Amino acid sequence: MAVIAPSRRIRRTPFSDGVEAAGVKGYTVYNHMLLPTVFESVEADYRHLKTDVQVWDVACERQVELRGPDAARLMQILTPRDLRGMLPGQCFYVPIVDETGGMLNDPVAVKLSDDRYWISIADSDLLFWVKGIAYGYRLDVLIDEPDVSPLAIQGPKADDLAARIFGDAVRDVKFFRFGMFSFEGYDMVVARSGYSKQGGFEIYVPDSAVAMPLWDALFKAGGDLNVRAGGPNLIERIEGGLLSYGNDMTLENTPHECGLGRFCSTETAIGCIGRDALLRVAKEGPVRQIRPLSIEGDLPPCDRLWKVYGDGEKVGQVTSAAWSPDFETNVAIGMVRMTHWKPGTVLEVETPDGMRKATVEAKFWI
Ligand code: THG
Repeated sequence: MAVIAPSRRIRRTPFSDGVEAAGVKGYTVYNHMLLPTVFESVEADYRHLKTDVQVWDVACERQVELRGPDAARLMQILTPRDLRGMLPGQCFYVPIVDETGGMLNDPVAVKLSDDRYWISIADSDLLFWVKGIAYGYRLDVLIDEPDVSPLAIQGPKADDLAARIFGDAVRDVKFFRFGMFSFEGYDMVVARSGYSKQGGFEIYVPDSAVAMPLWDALFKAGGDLNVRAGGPNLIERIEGGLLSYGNDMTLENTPHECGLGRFCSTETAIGCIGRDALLRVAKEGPVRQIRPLSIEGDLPPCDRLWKVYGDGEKVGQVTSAAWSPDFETNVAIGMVRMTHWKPGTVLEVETPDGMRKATVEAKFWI
């Protein structure tokens, strides 16, 4: 396999030295930054994630910081989710759409204070959109990408590992909330969140200077917990129905098609971009939607969309697929037309290796 030429455009992270020392075998590029995807093998990493505890370099979840008197107003302009109840200390999963209701990103918004937010972005250049909107609306707000790098602790032993570094109080942090915790004199946001269904934390490391000291401290503290380096795991995230922007959804999709309608309060999110378009789609309902699919037979890696057929017609696409050792089937995420999205519907998926039988599932696996 050829390699990708290293260059400044593919940014290393403050944890890259630790990731390399841990024996990283594969990367993807996310927000123009390295994101480790494989250490031992995708299947071995999956088993370990579900059994023990992993430390993930997710520095590629870059922060777009909004700071100033109009920060809250801008945040509500950017998302159709109603933010009126959002308090400092809370994290919200927020769809971001354009004026036609097309998905631009699906970040986690972190409310630090009434006049300061982080938008923890998925893989699209949201900073440009946010700066453009603030400029166009003449808002009094500063927007930049701070030197903040998320480090995730994920897995069933995540609480035990985090408590050894931050103290037992970290166990009391509730889902999608954060607390401030100190490490080596640096105060940091520690949230109970992360891109797996195994539970755990995301530490928003506030300065590159403390990144490797924290990385090393976690591995030193977690030796007997069998802590290892890991990363977002393809199999586990499909089982859990965690969507990947750019793979499972793009600008071509509305939040309702992505199953993110529950995060849109279009009636009350007055002034948000895309409101008129989303009011229409919320009323009529989507005509295609994300569905869990199980697929039979051997599959190659899913690195392009696979057309899905039902009754001889194209009725959708598969955008993520992997063999699940726990469920003993290929688990997949697809976008399926209304006529064929009922659980139990049998479809055909056109892979580069041939046609495969697929079944629409009632729900994701975990
Ligand atoms: N954490 C942080 N930033 C991120 C991600 C993250 N930025 C990029 C990417 N991941 C954004 N996408 C997602 C997708 C799913 C979730 C979070 C970010 C997620 N979803 C939960 C679920 O679907 O079960 C819970 C959503 C909820 O109930 O609010 O966690 O992972 N910092």
